Amino acid sequence: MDIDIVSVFPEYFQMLDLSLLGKAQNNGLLKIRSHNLRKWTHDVHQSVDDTPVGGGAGMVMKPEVWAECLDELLNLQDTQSAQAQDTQSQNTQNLPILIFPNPSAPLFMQKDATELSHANHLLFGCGRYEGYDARIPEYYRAKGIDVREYSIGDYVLNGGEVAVSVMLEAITRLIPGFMGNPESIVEESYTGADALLEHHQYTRPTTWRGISVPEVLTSGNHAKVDRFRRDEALSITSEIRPDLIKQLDCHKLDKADRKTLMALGWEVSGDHPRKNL
Ligand code: 6GU
Repeated sequence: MDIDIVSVFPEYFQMLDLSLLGKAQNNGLLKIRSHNLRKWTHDVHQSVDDTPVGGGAGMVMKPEVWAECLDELLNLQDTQSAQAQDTQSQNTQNLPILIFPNPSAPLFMQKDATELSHANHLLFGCGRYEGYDARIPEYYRAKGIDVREYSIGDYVLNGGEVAVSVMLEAITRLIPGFMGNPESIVEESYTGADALLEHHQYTRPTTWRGISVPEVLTSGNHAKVDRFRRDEALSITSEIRPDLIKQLDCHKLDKADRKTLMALGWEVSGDHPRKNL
């Protein structure tokens, strides 16, 4: 997978050379390039932002600088001949997916990570300050490019760099060959047919500072261990993320799942569980 990242702090992404992401780059599984947006400025101050039209606090990233940068990285023909042409006529098939982190966009979910892990080429554009001119995604979308905007959660960051590193970590670990043990992906939270938080994990010693791991885990009875973990996942999820329980498909729950959920105060009938009043 080819990954381009545009930012006013391209050095931030040196951390992608560490650990598993660094290994994947050395293996040739990933090619990550980070670019300084200021390279596409022409003024002495190398300014990338301006005051908001209509007034208000903060600064907004200018469309011209981003467009010069993105046109070059997307290998689009120059603006004048592009404008003279039908907007759909350029072949956008092999172009990267353009991704802009944006706190006012839909949440980035595991399903997005899964989908994007199949892409050949991703291009991330990091906004800073109060954001970027809304015409930037609009323009590239109209050219037929797959443009995505995502928030990573309900809190405010100073810029898109951290959000891009979060998305990249979620996406790249799903690329076949990235993980040593692909099975560890299947068992994790937010994946598979139903999205539950994971059961607790323990390692040796089985008793540590007077606290023992649940006895069933040392029993060697795999069916019992599986059931215990499943019940624990249901109970943890019910407590911390009841919204995830409400999204479960009742038709996919087995008898023991139903019993556990009912004991946790859920009504299990119809399409999705409902909380008993
Ligand atoms: Cl994607 N960007 C910024 N600046 N803040 C955020 C965010 C993104 N997601 C949550 N907060």
